[in-house]
Amino acid sequence: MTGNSHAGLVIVNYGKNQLIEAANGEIYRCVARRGLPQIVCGDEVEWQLTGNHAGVIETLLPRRTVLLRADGNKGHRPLVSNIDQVIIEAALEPTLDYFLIDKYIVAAELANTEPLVVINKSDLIRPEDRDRIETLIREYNAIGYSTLLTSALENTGIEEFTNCLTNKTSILVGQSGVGKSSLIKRLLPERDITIGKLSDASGLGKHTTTSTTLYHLPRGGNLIDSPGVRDFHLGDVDDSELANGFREFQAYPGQCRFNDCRHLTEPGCAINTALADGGILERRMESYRRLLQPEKYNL
Ligand SMILES: Nc1nc2c(ncn2[C@@H]2O[C@H](COP(=O)(O)OP(=O)(O)O)[C@@H](O)[C@H]2O)c(=O)[nH]1
Ligand SMILES: [Mg+2]
Ligand SMILES: [Zn+2]
Repeated sequence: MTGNSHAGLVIVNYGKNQLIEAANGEIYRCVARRGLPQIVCGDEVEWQLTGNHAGVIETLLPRRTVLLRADGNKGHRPLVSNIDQVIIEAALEPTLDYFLIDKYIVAAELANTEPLVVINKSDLIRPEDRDRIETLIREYNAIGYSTLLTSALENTGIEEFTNCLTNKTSILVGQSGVGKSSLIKRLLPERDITIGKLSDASGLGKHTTTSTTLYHLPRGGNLIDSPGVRDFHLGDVDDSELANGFREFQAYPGQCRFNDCRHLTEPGCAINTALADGGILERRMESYRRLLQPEKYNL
């Protein structure tokens, strides 16, 4: 570290500037020096003091992991960094979106982080919904993904949820209105977190979270809440890369007849053989195809 540089952790990203937590726990509002890559929440940086609790980010330290999203222009931009786990929250309301869950799982896999699927609003599960939820859980568990059932409203599953967060840095993702802010509030009741109401007209929650924020958890570990995760697009991913995002495909390494098999209609495709045998779920294969050929599905 040079001269008057200090180590810092980016805990809030407003886009144009960031809040940095220094080693002593003090918070400083910083701007990034020109020429630095885009700074995101979770970044470890070196910065210099320029005024009263203000500073300039001088250096971005190497990122252990980085979660990417589409930049709207065929490329990618980082959303958060140095995370260990992507917590994918879903709920029966507004809707249970299987494709969105799979898309987040792929993003987690491609970032070399562990996905965890949390089904919130368990209090809303009626007897006729139980089959659907149990199947979802069983199927993800069979692939090797952990799942949890919670109710932020009734405070159930929160102990298990807390245990999954300890001593890791996680990001909480999921469509608007599933209860992300509500779950965070259960973990950090003293924090001022806005809980959106489901708007009756659209069924979507209000956009209440405005900046990406890293919260330190009382029992150790960090949780990042980000508004950039509601409408999430992977962007262009190499075909072979995309297949790496599906954990159950990894059971058939190099078994397709063609090295560059895209697992569509190629002869001798081990993935499609597994699909026919029931080793791979049609639902998951459909998610793979949609991500491989978004233009065909109008995505
Ligand atoms: N029934 C029920 N409603 C919940 C639960 N968790 C959150 N909600 C409600 O769902 C709506 C959206 O919650 P919010 O935390 O703002 O969702 P976010 O958009 O994902 O941050 C609010 O009206 C919450 O009160 C739950 O476990 N059960
Ligand atoms: Mg929220
Ligand atoms: Zn194949």
